This record gives sequence, structure tokens and C-alpha cells, in this order.
Amino acid sequence: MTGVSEEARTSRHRGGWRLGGLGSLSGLLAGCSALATAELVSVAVRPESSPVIAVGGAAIDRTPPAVKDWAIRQFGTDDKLVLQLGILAVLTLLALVLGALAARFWRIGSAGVLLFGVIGAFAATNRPDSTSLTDALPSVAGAVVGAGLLYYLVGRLRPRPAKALADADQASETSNASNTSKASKASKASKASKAETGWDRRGFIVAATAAAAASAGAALLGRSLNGAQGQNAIASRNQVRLPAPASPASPTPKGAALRVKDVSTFMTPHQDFYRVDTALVVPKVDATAWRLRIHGKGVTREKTLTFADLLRMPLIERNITLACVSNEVGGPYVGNARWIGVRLADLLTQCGVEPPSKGGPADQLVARSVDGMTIGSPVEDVMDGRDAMLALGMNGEPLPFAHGFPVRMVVPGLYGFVSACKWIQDIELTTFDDYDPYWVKRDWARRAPIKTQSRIDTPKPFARPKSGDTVMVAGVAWAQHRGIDKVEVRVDDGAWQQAELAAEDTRDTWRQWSFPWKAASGGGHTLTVRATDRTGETQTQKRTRTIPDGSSGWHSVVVTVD
Ligand SMILES: Nc1nc2c(c(=O)[nH]1)N[C@H]1C(S)=C(S)[C@@H](COP(=O)(O)O)O[C@H]1N2
Ligand SMILES: [Mo]
Repeated sequence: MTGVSEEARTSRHRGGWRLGGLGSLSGLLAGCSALATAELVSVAVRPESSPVIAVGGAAIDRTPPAVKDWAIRQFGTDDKLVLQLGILAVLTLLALVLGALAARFWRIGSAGVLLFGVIGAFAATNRPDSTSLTDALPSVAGAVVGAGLLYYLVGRLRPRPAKALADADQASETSNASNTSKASKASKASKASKAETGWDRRGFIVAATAAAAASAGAALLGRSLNGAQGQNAIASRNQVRLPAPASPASPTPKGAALRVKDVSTFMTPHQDFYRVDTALVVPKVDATAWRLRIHGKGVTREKTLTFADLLRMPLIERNITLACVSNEVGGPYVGNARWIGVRLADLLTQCGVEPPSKGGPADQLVARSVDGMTIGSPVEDVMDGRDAMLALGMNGEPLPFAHGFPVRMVVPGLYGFVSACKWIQDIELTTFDDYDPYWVKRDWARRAPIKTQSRIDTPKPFARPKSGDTVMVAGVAWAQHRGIDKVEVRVDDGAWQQAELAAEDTRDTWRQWSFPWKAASGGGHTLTVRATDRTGETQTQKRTRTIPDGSSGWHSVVVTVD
């Protein structure tokens, strides 16, 4: 082995790293340009057709319930952001690998990018809210641009002369195996360095820089145009004037809100109201173009209503506490708001619908949203006299977009996933035998009345009260449509002691409670709460998972007395 051939080998080795590294960079640029192009094209189609959104949506629909539950637990309402970042991280990794591969096998890289285009296009056109093949356009356009760019960039990395030089180098290496003259050393070194610079460095740098700049520009432009979309919807929301309700909410008793620090406020403001849905892009619906169709089994007078039609009907206003079935014991997915809307039972009666108890043929009402969500509620519950409504307003305003503008359903006493369809556009009367809505297809229950629950809001876990202090233990309890009659607190394994209940607003709202606890003995203490509803049933100790019909069990908080 001579010093010269060592040198040549090192330089070829370095060439391999260069090829791989620049290949990966090319892959990354191709990926960025593909996504940026897709984002820009999605402005012309619709924001939901962009591949990351479409693939993300498809992933949400296919995520096993246990994983979804875990994600909600880990990331809460940020779960969607985490999902999108996850998709981008996976794409980045694949782009790097694909680029490195493409540097050696020129065409494989571009074929790979095209394959991603096909996946994106397939996801976009198969979303439940996709009505047109044009949803494939962003993915296709992105893939073509990305593949083209990768092909071009990688082409700059592998110029012909480099190969010819390498061959020559190899030939001289064998013939000069025993010859280590100075001249041949010099000539080989110069050949090796020519091979190094033989690729089209200038072309690569120019193209890469241009691609990076163009991608950044297109992505920013696409993002901001997509963000500005829905101007009509925003304008239509600004124009809504909610009329005074024909049936106002009964005045909330003064004592419904306890004066205890750190208890959830009795009414939950918009910004604190939990949000749970599958929409990666919040639907922005133009109320002036919106229609609601009511049809199906036993509907003798089918109706298609406009938003203005609903505003002209007598409106009811009610305080109703909404809860999510994915809420863990002690969890945050429950909120209380003042809703205004049309009584659903009246509307159904106008359409000729009879509840099953009066011989009606439909026992399930399936609500469909503009984003393809389907939510099934028992017709009997909706028509049994409770204040089930098509809500148009929340806390004195038109519904926020995230909470279902222009119209959503609210049914007291049922978990949101079987009652509270946001962005509703269709109501079909059918049967539980004939149709399984979205969540039921994913192993959640067909019927899900809210379980009696209570939560300790204060003290927080691991609080350190002083020995001798009186600690206000307080929180909320809910059993919508049955009402809360009693809340009890237990310290460690002591006896259950009755907490003070705030005044009841209605049986459809939660109730605050408080219990002053004299923290005498030092060390760790477990505070536990349980509620009893008006049917006399006490909240069960039995812990269950959220799936299929809601978690159960007692909420405990451990504190340390100093
Ligand atoms: N269109 C649509 N409506 C939906 C959902 C959804 O994913 N899509 N989620 C439901 C669930 S599971 C709950 S708990 C409530 C939550 O309503 P909020 O986000 O206004 O609190 O909306 C319901 N309505
Ligand atoms: Mo939910």
C-alpha cells in the first residue's frame, strides 16, 4: 500500500460523504418545495386539501382509540399540533434518506417523491368532506415540483467527467503498484482533486439557493392566503345579531358561584372552554350560504333551513354543562356555557317526526357536519322535554368558529360525542340498527348518558399547606339532567363528610362545592370526593377507562401538610 493510493482512497471516501450529504440536502429541498407548492395550490382548492392536513386527518380517523386517548392525555388540546409536527418530522427523515439514495440511484429519489404525492392525493380525495377530485391537485403539483427539483439537483452532483477520471485513476493505480516515483504521485493527486471538483458545484448552489428561497416564499404566501380564507364566513359571523330569546334562561341564583379561590368559574368563558374535535383546520362556514337539511325515516315534511330561518324562530336560552367522554376522572374536558338556539324537538315535530315511544320509526338522530363528522343521538332523549337545541349562540355571542359556527347541537345529559355536533349541516332520522356514526365505528358506545362526576379544583396535587391551616377543599360536580344532590369529601380513610353545595342553577348545569378542612397532622394526606345525583345514585368508586362510555371513579388529590 502506497501513500498515494491511501490519499486517493480518502478523497474518494470524502466524495462519498459529499454525495450523501448533498443528496440529503437535495432531498430536504425537494420535500420543502413539494410542501410549499402544495400549500400554495391548496389556496385555490381548499385549505383542507393540503397533504399534511389530509394525511393528518386520515391518521386521526385511523388512530386506535387507546392511542388517541393517550395523545389527548399527554398533549391535551395541543394533540393536533403534535400530530402535525410528527408528520413533518417523519417527512424530513424520509426526505433526507430519499435524497441520499437519489444521489446514488438517480431516478429512485424522484420516484419516491412521486409516491408521496400519490399518498397525499389519495388521502385528500378520501377525506369524508372531500367532494371533488380537485382535492388531489395540491399533492400532485407538489410531488411533480419536488421530483423535478430532486432530479435536477442530484444531476448536478454526478457529472460524467468525474466517473471517467475515477476510472483512469483506478487503471493507473494498478499499473503503478510498484512505482512510487514523485511524478506519478503528483499526477494522481491532481486527478483525484479534479474528480472532487468535477461535479457542477455552481449549478447546484444556484439551483439549491433558488429552490430554498422559492419554497420559503411559496410556503409563507400559501399560509397567509389560507389564513385569510374564510373572509365571507368571518363577515357573516360579524353580521349576526342574536335576537332576544322567546324563552330566556332562568336567572342564575346568586349562590351558584362560591367565593372560593381557584374553583372553576361557574360560567366558562370561551377562551377557557375545552375544545375536542377531529378538525385539523377549523371549518369556516359562511352563514349566509349555510343550509340545514332534515330528512329520513318518519320525516313527513322534509325541511331545508337557512340561518335566517332559524333566527326567525322562537329561541330558547339555557345554561348547559357540556362534557367530553374522553375526560379522565379529575380531567379538564367539561365546561358550562349559556347557549341560545332553536328547540330541536319543536323543529322535529314540525317535520312530522314522532319519538319511538309514540310509534315513530326512527330511534337514532344522526347529525352530519360540514367536515364529515357523524354524531348519533337517541330520538327519544332529544324529544323527551329536555332542552335539546340547535345552538346559534354561546355566552351571548354567535358561536365561535372552534365551537361550531354557525350552528351546533347541544343536548343536556349526553356526552358531546353522542350529541353535540358542531358545524352541523344535515340531520337524518334513522335507527341504531341501520347506522353507526363516526365514534361508534371506532368502538365507542352507541348510547352514552353522562356519568355522575365530581372534581377537586383546589388544593392542587402536591400542595403543601401548613399544619393548623384551614384548607378550602373545593371543586365542581355534575350529573346533567339529573342534578347533583350531595357532595362528600373524605380525608385519607376517614368517614365521608358532607361538603357545602353552592345553589343549583338548573339540573343541566354543574354545581360548585366546598369543604373546609383543618389540616392538623403533618405528612401526606389524600383528599377524595364523591357526588350523589338526584336519582339517589352515588358516584361509583369503580375505575373505568374513558372508552367506551366515559370514565368513572373517585377523584383524589394528595397534599403534604408541613
Ligand atoms: N363536527 C364535529 N363536531 C363535534 C366533534 C367533532 O369532532 N366534529 N366532537 C364532539 C365531541 S367528542 C365533543 S366532547 C364536543 C366538544 O365540543 P367543544 O369543542 O365545543 O367543547 O363536540 C362534539 N362535536
Ligand atoms: Mo368528546
